[in-house]
Amino acid sequence: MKGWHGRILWINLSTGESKEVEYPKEWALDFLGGRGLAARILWEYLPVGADPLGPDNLLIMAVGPLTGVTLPSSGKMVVAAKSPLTGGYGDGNIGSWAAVELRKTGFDAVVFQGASRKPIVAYIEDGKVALEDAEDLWGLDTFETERRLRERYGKDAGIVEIGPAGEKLVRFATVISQEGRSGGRPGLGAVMGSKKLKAVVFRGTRGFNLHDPKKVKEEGSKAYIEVVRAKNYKFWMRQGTMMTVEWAQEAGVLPAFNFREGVFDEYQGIGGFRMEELKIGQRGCPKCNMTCGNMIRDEEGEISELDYENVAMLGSNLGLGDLRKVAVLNRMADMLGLDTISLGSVMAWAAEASELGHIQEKVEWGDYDRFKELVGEIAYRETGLGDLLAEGVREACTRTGKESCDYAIHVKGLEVSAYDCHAAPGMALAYGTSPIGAHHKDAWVISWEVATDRFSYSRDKAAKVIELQRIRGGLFESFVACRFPWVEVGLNLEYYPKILTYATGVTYTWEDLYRLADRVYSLVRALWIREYGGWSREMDMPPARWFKHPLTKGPLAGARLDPNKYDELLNHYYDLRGWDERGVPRRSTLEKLGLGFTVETLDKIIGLKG
Ligand code: PTT
Ligand code: SF4
Repeated sequence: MKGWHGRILWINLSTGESKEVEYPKEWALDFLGGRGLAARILWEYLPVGADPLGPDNLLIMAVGPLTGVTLPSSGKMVVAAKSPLTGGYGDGNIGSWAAVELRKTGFDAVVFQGASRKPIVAYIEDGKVALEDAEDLWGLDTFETERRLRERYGKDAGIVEIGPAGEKLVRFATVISQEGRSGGRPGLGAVMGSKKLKAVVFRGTRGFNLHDPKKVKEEGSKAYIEVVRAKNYKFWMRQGTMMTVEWAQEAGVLPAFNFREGVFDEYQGIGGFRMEELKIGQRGCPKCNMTCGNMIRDEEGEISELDYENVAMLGSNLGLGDLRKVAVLNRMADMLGLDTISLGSVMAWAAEASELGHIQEKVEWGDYDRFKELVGEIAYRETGLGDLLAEGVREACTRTGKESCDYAIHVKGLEVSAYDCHAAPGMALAYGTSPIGAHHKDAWVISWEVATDRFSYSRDKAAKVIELQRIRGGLFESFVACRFPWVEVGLNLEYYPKILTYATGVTYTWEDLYRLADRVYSLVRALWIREYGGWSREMDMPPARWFKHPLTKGPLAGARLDPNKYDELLNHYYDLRGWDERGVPRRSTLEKLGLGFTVETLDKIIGLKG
């Protein structure tokens, strides 16, 4: 089989044993890699009802047939597991040399099962696995951990690690690499921590096993040139995702004060142009010629790498309008291994709860020093409030009560990323139906929505969400490559099936690829149903705030979502996906997509409809 290695490296951390497992060829053909392969592995091998922070959970790192090849921004991999934050399927995408090196080890995925009794680093060189003592690294931040590992294993090793937040099982701890790449929002860092796995180091010499390497190189090289020639390439290189701050303000979707508002008076203080004044350089993932990690010196004189989501969630959403201060919170999150989006969300919830007297502790909007303190309290679970917030906003509000869940901004337990949806029903649907909880990665429909029929709840809108979910969440997560060349500078999508075909020797049409993406989506939904032991459409509802509390400021003052119309929109979505009115894939859909192996289990749990 070309284009894949056809093997998974299986490491049991409880026994210290590892083995190479050949997996069925159809898994590669039907699910490609990354998210698709991870979901297939979880369906097959994750014990039903496994505790996400127990030894039974499986931590998967997976690449795809496009990872690391000559193709713009192909240095990405997926980390996946059952999520300790949501209790359902969880994954994230991380750009790192670890992705490229993993591919070269000769495996399409590494699965970590069990848990070590003491801290370890897994060193993987081709088929050789060494589980090395990491007692000296436990407790260190991610920057220092990686620095020491590079001294030990060489500058060019591929490394991912966790910080203290992962060790302390903070439910939104992420996996970090290269001082600013972060992946696995739904608590993948905590899963690593629960296994006492401080870091994974990859080094590979086995190559890519491509069907036609010459053609891949030829076509991929053209794509690199096309990226540089793109009309908005220069501006992208200046601002990257930071340009979104000004756009979001203008569109009235910049989250402010825990998503109470969609505009922020001090937005210029945290915007793309302010970032340009402070910018000292940029860096990013391997294989990329449009690197987007913008570096500035923060309030403490240290380097911090900024992205839109980080800045909106730790800036406007906390009422903080000074980019250098926001950058300190952002760097702390990277060093401690916390997801910036969830971090911004739980701290904003705390500020609102404090204001309303729902919690005793004092947390005020815009209070930089207090937020800085709180970041440490959460990462180390140091105080009662820190410990509560470390559980994520769904659990924090449930324990607090007093109507505080009305302003807990999450879907399925994953905190919403940085787009306010009081006046964006399509984006609300994208959050509601995202396969990992409220993340924009699967369908960033909002830019299209704002530019078109913004306030409608039409069937076309549901169809657009599905179209984007197919390409972004289904394909890019399974290829595995960064979607930014396509999304941000308009690289022709046709490169992807073409290079996929050269890489694998298998001809994939768009019809095949969409079917594949739908298969991944329905399988992920099946996993959620299995792990939750049931399902209801309530799970696909956006946060209550967008229905209950209208915006009070800006051009969209008074706007809020209409619950009845959202219901209709959700019906359209389910219908287009071939899911029933509960959000459960129909038997015929599962069979049509080649997911017949899920039917018996799902039928027992929930009773499938035809
Ligand atoms: C992603 C999420 C995002 S999405 C951002 S900013 W974004 C936040 N970044 C964080 C960070 O930084 N530090 C931190 N401690 N926590 C953070 N949490 C947030 O995590 C990222 C880029 C970005 S920047 C985006 S949109 C694109 N995402 C892609 C994706 O999901 N899939 C894909 N095939 N390509 C993508 N390309 C872009 O990658 P999660 P990265 Mg990330 C500092 O992982 O869990 O999906 O959460 O991976 O290497 O950092 O690249 O405006
Ligand atoms: Fe990484 Fe940004 Fe390049 Fe994508 S565009 S590969 S996120 S540096």
